[in-house]
Amino acid sequence: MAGLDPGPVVAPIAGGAEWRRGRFVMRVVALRDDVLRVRIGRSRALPEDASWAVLPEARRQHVDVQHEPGGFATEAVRVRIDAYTGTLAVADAAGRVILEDAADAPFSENGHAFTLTKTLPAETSIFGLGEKAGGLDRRGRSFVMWNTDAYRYQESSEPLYKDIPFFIGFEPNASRRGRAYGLFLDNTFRSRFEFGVRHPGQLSFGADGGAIDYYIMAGPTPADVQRAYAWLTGPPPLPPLWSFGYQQCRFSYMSQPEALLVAHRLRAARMPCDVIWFDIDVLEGHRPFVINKQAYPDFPGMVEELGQLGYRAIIITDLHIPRLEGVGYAPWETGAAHNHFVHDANGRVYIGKVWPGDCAFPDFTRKATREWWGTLLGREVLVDHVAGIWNDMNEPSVFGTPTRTMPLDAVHRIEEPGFATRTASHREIHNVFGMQNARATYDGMLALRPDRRPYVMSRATYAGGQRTSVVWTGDNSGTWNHLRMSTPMLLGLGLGGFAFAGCDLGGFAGSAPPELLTRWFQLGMFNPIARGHADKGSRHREPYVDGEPHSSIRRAAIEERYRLLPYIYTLAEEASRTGLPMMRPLFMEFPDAAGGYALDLEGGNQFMWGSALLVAPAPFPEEVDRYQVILPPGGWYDYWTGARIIDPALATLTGGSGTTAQAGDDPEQMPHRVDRVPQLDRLPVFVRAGHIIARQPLVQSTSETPQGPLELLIYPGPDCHGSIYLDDGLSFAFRDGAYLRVHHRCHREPDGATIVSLGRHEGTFGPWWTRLELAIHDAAAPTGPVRLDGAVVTDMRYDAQARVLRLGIPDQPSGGRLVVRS
Ligand code: NBV
Repeated sequence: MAGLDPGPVVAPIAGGAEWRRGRFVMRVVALRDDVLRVRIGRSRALPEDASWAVLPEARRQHVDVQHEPGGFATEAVRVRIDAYTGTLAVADAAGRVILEDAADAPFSENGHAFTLTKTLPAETSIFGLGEKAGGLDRRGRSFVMWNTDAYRYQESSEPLYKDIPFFIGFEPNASRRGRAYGLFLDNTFRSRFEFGVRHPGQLSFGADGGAIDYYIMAGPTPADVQRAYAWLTGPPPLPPLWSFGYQQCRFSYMSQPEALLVAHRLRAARMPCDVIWFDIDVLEGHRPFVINKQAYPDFPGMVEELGQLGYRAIIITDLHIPRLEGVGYAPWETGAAHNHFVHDANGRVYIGKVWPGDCAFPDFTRKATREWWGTLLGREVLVDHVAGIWNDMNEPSVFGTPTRTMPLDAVHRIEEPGFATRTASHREIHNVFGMQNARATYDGMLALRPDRRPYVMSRATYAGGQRTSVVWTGDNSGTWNHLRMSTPMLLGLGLGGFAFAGCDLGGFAGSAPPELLTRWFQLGMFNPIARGHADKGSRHREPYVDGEPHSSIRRAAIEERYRLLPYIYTLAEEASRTGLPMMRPLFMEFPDAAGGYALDLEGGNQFMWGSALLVAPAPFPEEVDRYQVILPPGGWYDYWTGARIIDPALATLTGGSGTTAQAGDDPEQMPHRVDRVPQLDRLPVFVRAGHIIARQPLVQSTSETPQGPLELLIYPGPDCHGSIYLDDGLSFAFRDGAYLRVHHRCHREPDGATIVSLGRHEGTFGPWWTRLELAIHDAAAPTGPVRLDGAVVTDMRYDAQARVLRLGIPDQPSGGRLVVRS
């Protein structure tokens, strides 16, 4: 009968199932076996299928599913929809629930706003949501997503600069130990997440408006979830090699001589550095794209001089365009003439105050406006000289308004391939504004220099923004607590898809004292981006400012980063392919060990730098107390001494007087607990047994070619392996095969022989080294000659005290097999 509702129904559709009841429709589709997309419409139709975050090719695909009454199954998940209520339950293939609705409806609504509620088992920890202050485990807290300029934020400050509405649920314990799922709410409005606050057994999330469109990633491991998220939103492109060197910034180097002096002083102090950053005082009247000629009479000449010293320059380009009539300021004139600015509710160009005074804001959700913005980068000196561009203030930050941003009724235009053309209020666009600003900069740089990898750093962003920018954690402070907070914040960003992230080393606001600055340099050298920065009016924070012993300790920390560049760049390439972050929480590398051994899930201070190195700063960096480092099972070495780590409690195992362990347990399969007393000159770092780490001779910047052999540090243990990736560090030639990739392996034979299998070179890029220097750790003295493919290795040194065997051999482009008998 026409007009009558057929009643609730769950119907099979291609790749999933659809539920309808009254005006509601919910479609659940398996994009892959392990990734579900859930869309809910509130007026009989589904919302527009458009997204700033999720790649169209991922969103639009689906797998064949097995339809079942009330749902469907894939190889990885089983989906059930209650026909009457529409509630959704997702279980793994073994039938164990991953995520299920906790209410008697799939969502609740309040006008345009909506909320979804799911169950949160007592043992589930929650990670993610990107850049959030406070502990790594988000359980027991509530969050808001609304990009906010948060100068001098604190541990409790919420929200901050970025909106990454993606989280991971992780079960460290019991039968489901090590199991993880991911949930991404693709909605750009102000959104809220709460994890067990109102009801300990529930989590909820929702937004003030917009589509109900979310994704569930079934894992089962945290790394699987991470890879699935990167599949949905895209991995970050590989940044240039130089961006992994040390970078020096200040708000601001006020003049050309001052900037050059800093560059010369770093070289004189032999503190390696690759980049000098130029903050807003390089601009005349803080106007984007116009160099201040009084302060910087010859910016191009200066950049060239910096280049000769081995530096690159990065310049700031805020997004606000000052209203400067009749003075020939092209960004304003061309922007106004071609209607490139955001409008107010009355249809006029919206004007807000920022650094340069009254400003307009480019309408970055228009492709045409982004292209126009891109052409501005070619003006004057910029793109021909600088290596990277810094987009600050793009929450957007607007002065003198109660909300510190644009009015919510400001009018943006969406004129964009893949989207229906329409206007949208600032409520909807706010959280993607910074992301689209950075995208315009990235695409603009690429258009101007198609053969160079663009480098764009952005303060505000949204999920998927990793495709066009790296990020930093905004205006932190020079306090001990901010040093401590930096690790969980960067881990959160890594889990949010931003593998390439940094914090202002030393803290931006306020003047960190020497000891704090030294410790920050040490820790920051294990961050994806290592950039020192300091606020106007604060003391200078370049690494050389405090004399001894600080200079030597900071130099050593920076030098170690440069030595580790082959390892670091290899990690970066892995991140750009897989989405796995460079800085990883321990549970990602050791999902099965997390529960029983109480890895630090809550504080998140210890972390993995790739899969081989564990960095263990003091949990409270200003405290002098001895602290315990828990090393997950598998065997460890001290990075600095090369010595094998033995937990004293486990060392006695075989002697029968073990304390915490049962006789007969394999000490390798137990976590090791070691104590460390904080020492100014040493940040505890450990190497996981079974890894091979590549190091290079010291350089003062990546523009220097390392002189000498590539070092391969071999730390024997189970499944011992290590890779190296290298390319020209600048261009996209690697996409056409101009890269070098080598996989090495190592194992011990039952008769005690150590075999190192040197991989053959893959790709067409030639290495800078011609020789290898191998250091085999925990090695007994060789009992006979060491042979490489049968030939005796003559360059051999054995350090009996350190138990390290060093071997010098020619590089082996076709691979080689090294046999050590001991
Ligand atoms: O451009 C000046 C600063 C910059 O140095 C800092 O890194 C940004 O986060 N910028 C904020 C503007 C306001 C600083 C108080």
